[in-house]
Amino acid sequence: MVTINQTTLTLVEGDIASQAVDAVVNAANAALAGGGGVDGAIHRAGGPAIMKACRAIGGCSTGSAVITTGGRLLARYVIHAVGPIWRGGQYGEAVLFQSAYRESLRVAVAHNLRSIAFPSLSTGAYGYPIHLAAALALRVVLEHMSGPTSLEKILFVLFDQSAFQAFQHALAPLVP
Ligand code: AR6
Repeated sequence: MVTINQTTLTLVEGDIASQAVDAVVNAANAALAGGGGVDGAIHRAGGPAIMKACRAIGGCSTGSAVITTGGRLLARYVIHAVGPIWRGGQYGEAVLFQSAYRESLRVAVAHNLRSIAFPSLSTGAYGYPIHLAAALALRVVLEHMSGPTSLEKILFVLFDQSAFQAFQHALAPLVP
């Protein structure tokens, strides 16, 4: 666990859909059309109200984030963030990747949320290398924690041990 000002950052291994936080972040696609991985788990657990809200919004460009109800989830909200598809690293992926995290945090603060859980965006179906993703994601979140924020608790929920370890290794050099 890392604490900066009044905010804690914690890495856990588990399922994003079962987290008791104000908002869970979904690894969505630009059409907000649903899918596998995190997206499938969130819609399955949260029920049809989430897809109904997604259809009303219509879509979300890569690097952006939108907020909907959490339906039947423990989380009151879902923040749907669209990370980039990895195409080798020369196509602006890192900028879009960081933007997806930044925009999620911005939306959370705009709604005055106190707690948020992130998955590892883009590292499943979208193929972003986990070691690069972990370092970039953690940098964005640590930078956010150094400024004014409503968030008191930020979780990274990693689905398996190898993702958890990649985040642990990436975090070590970033904290004093
Ligand atoms: N909880 C936490 N992490 C999970 C879970 C879960 N329940 N399930 C998978 N992961 P992905 P992406 C991990 O594919 O790469 C969807 O079809 C997984 O091991 O969910 O951003 C969308 O609709 C991986 O490390 O998201 C989009 O079309 C990470 O979460 C597309 O996939 C992200 O994997 C988005 O792809």
